[in-house]
Amino acid sequence: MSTLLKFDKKRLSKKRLLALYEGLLRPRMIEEKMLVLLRQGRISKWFSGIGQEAIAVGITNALKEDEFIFTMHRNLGVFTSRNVPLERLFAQWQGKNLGFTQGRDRSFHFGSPEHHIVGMISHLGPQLALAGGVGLAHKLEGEQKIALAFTGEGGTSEGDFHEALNVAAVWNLPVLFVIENNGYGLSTPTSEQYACKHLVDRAKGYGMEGHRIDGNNILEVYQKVDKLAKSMRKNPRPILLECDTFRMRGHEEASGTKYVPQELMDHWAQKDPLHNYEAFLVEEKLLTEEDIKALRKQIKTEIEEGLKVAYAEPTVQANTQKELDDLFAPNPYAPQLPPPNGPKTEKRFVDALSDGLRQAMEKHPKLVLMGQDIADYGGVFKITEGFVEQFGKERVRNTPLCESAIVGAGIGLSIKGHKAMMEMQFADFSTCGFNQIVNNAAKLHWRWGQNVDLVVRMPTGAGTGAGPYHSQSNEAWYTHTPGLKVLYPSNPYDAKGLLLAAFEDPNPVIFFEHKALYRSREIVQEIPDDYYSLEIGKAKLIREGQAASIITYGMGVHWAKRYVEAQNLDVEILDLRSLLPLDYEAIAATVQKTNRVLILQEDCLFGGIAGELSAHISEHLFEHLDAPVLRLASLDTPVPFAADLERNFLPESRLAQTLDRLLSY
Ligand SMILES: Cc1ncc(C[n+]2csc(CCOP(=O)(O)OP(=O)(O)O)c2C)c(N)n1
Repeated sequence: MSTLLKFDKKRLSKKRLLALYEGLLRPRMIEEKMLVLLRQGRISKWFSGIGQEAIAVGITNALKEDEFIFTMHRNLGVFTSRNVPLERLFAQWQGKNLGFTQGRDRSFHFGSPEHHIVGMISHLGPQLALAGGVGLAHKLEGEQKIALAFTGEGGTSEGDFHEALNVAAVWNLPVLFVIENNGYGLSTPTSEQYACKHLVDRAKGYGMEGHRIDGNNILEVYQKVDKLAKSMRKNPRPILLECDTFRMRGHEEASGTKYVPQELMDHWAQKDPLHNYEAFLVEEKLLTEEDIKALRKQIKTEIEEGLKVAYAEPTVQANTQKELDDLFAPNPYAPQLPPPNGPKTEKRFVDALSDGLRQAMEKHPKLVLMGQDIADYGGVFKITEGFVEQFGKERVRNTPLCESAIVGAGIGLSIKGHKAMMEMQFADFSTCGFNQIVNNAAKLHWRWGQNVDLVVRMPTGAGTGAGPYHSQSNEAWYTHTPGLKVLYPSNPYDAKGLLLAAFEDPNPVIFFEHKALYRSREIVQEIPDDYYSLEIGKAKLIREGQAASIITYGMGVHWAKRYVEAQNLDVEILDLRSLLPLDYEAIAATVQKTNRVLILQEDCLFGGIAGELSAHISEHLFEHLDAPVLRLASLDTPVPFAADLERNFLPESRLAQTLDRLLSY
């Protein structure tokens, strides 16, 4: 086979040159074996990196072992270069326990903290921002390390790419973003993927340094990344590196390459990274045919031994309790009551949150707050006012306008043992960070055991004349996502205690705060000045009664209280406080006591939490009911702006009629 690549070994030692050769050969031989196993139906799917190995192998060899690499689906060379045991890789691809996800996720969708590797999720782009979070942790800790994240050229079209690079540039984070430009994203050629000449040209637009190299030339990759990494460790900054290469096989093995012109295939076959480098080493008399044979034999044995162990491993047996238990990392903290005679101060909801947040920052020195305008400006609701003076701008961070990258940065910080909070300016805007919350933060622990120590604060709710994009109740989007905890306090005491509990809990917590309660004089309370935290998952009886129960949360608590007290009704009110997990015991107790239930929510009716609770009560407590379970919610429309429309949308005006129906049934 003719070869096209030119190598310059510069001052690299023979040992290093040969190690790079072995590094290239190993993933190639593993892949060749996997293609056979795929045909035999012994593994489920394969995304080939054949022809691209020089990038993964060159890069991993140039980094320090404890520098994090965020990998994609064609980066086997990263795993082999970090000496991940082959039997574990094989077991992962067969969905076995010895793998990294206990059969819960497939192929390269896993991370291994001990190898400092964080694998992708299917959505491709989101992990770029996680690398930013790790880069931020390096900066905060004064570590001279970099993080490195891979993307394909297809992934660069995602908003996540733009957000992650922009944040890394604005915060000057030591992250090397590597584009493996392999010509096609599934069947889409580069000409239909982007319009700039080279993707690296985008670096300038982010205010970032950019380089472009031949990704098939292992020495060029290794030397370039070695140089860049050394410089970034000394002078932390992000860099974009575009590596030209080619995808020599189908997107995944079943899909073929019919749409790729043969000339392209032929051209790139001559640039095969392994064959070219091998020919160079032979020509330089650094490697003999006997050496090659011996090395091949040794790797073949390694593969066979690894396969033997993986095959011997039994298939995974389902255990429902374990599946549920592994959703969350254990919480090392117990709820902490305030001293009984400690000082108290009258506080509005907003002051209680601010107080809790400040005490969380004091208790957890590794907690980082992030959000739009939260630093000197104090946030649009002024909850972090004065925080910069006390904690500094490194821990109280203004962010660019990019919800996805900031949730991602929070996850990255968590991988490095930090705690993070993100303030959504309005809960409505969490749509822009939705993927990171529901697909990354919520699933990481269950997939491969990485906890996500992140609190996302969500100013929510209507009643302020703010229209459809500043008023939504979107808690049900999150309660529907296993792996999240969802809290929704209704009063200052709970707001502080639950917020502090959220920061103690090492799992992702979505924390709803009703904007119309922030400065409400009606709900001011004397609350402890001292630190305290409440148990997550516990409802609270706001008022006792015998005739019926209103189960509600957030603003619903106040609507219910106002009406029931004004009418002097014998009605019990249960404030859920925690929507995920739910307090089924407290729900059962109130239903068993009053036998009549109204579930009241500010959210729209269809698909809201009231439907779930109603089903639960009908299913488990039917014999205790003297009337059908009623639901009262907002209209199934967006939230309107004008006062009368908004009043009509919200359920409060229908409370009297609905409760009357329940009581007279
Ligand atoms: C958000 C999202 N959209 C679509 C897909 C389906 N998909 C999987 S890989 C892929 C192409 C990726 O191309 P590229 O980033 O260049 O990586 P390559 O496969 O070429 O290595 C597509 C469209 C996906 N996984 N995620």
